[in-house]
Amino acid sequence: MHCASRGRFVTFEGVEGAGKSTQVRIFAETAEAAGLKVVLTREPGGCESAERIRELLLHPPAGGLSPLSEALLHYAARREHLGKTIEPALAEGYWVVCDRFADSTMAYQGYGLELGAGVVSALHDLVVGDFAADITVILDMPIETGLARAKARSPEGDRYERLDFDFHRRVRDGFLEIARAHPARCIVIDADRTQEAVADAVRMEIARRLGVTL
Ligand code: Z5A
Repeated sequence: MHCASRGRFVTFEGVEGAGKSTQVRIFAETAEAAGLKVVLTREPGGCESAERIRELLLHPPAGGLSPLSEALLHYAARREHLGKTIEPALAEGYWVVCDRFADSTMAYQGYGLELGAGVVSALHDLVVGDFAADITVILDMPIETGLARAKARSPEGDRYERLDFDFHRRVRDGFLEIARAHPARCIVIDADRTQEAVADAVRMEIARRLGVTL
């Protein structure tokens, strides 16, 4: 019986407008061109049940959601995503490339909405346990630049883009704090450069850290 070796789990994180979706797509193409089997996915979402939760999170009813409810919903979606998409694909030897994962809950709900790191960590331990990305790319840039990019793309903005500057500063600080706490897993990449320059930096750092040719 053939038993595929476990794939790798690569997550991309960052502030609004940092270019995650662009870089996730470029990296997935690069990895496929290097002969790797790739599954491209995202959070919140990545399987049917989690995509339904995404709808609620991104388009909440009038009156909104409390920060704790948001965190619980993100972790409910994540549990579904892990069990239905991520873990099976890794077991079959795929590289799973994910646009946002658990660090976003810590940065957005824990730091940005000030729910607190302790609450998010408790949920994380319950839902995700010891499972972690093999590598996390944190695309970092000044808040002003990221928000200007996001605004140029959709002038009305989404619900987080409309929040105040201090919220986005706390989110950015949250990501940088996570990177400091997990240096073996996280790479911080300066995203305030051309798409090509960022993509080259991402490719070289992932290849170096994971010991593969890309
Ligand atoms: N969220 C949360 O609160 N808690 C959680 O646990 C999780 C998520 C998992 C998901 O929305 C929202 O959920 C997100 C966090 C929250 N909050 N917001 N907003 P989403 O999936 O709809 O949106 P997003 O995650 O923020 O990503 P995005 O919309 O795909 O944007 P992006 O990844 O930052 O960037 P992009 O689409 O690749 O690029 C943005 C624009 O900049 C676009 O016009 C590009 O063409 C341009 N761009 C990209 N790179 C460059 C460079 N290098 N130079 C110039 N312009 C560039």
